[in-house]
Amino acid sequence: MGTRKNARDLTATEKTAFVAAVKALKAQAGGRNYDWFVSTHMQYFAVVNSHRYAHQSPSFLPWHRQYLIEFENALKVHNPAVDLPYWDWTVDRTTTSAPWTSDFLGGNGSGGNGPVTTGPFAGSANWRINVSSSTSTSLRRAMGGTLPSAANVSTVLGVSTYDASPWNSSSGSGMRNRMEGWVSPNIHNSVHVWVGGHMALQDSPNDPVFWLHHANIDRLWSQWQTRWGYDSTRYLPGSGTSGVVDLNEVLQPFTGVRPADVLDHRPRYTYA
Ligand SMILES: [Cu+2]
Repeated sequence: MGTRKNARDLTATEKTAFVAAVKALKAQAGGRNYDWFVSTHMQYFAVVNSHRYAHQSPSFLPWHRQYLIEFENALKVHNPAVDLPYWDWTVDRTTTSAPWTSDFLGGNGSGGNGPVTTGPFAGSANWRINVSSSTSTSLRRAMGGTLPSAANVSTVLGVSTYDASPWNSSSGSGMRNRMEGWVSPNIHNSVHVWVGGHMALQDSPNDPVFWLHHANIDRLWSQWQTRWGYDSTRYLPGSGTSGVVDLNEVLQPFTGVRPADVLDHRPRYTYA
């Protein structure tokens, strides 16, 4: 059972081990194993098989939960002791705080939407972007804007209904669309925009901070589940809604995995 820790609490050894595992995965198969995650995220921005799986849909949270599990398992091939850390942007809110240190994910891009110049992911020789909607082969960031506050998070966690019709980016009530960020208070989307650069694109998993941001979103969902219930009746829609993933429909491309299978993450990992 893994424990996912706050990035600010990682020891020097844990930071080094995480970076090494990410780079080892990227070095495998000429980059194709890491880049599978990038291209899958891009592919699942669109409607696939007449379903919205990853975004603008109720399965935004379970799809990314399974996606993170697959990525974490890929890291564990290189080092079984590595767990995904999370970035709590309600606490670490500057361009120089955790996780943006040179011993971990490195800092901001240079001048506007420029390449990252510090840390282990700076420059295409250290971290090459192979699959992207941009032409840059080095990682870019353009930090700035507004991160969600603790009060914003508290508002969203207080919404007891998981999701609501029409089950897309215009759902006006329900927790999921607020958490995903298509309605106020925008939580998840605004963090992608704040980091900028590759994080603001559909190929956002090119920036390793993607995993820490989504681990935090997953952690917030787990807090919502702790408050309102882990049982399967809490996920909506339960059945019979076309175009989105019901409780017992498969979360493609994760063979055989349904939202019902990932609601309770606690046997697999917990958050520190
Ligand atoms: Cu995201």
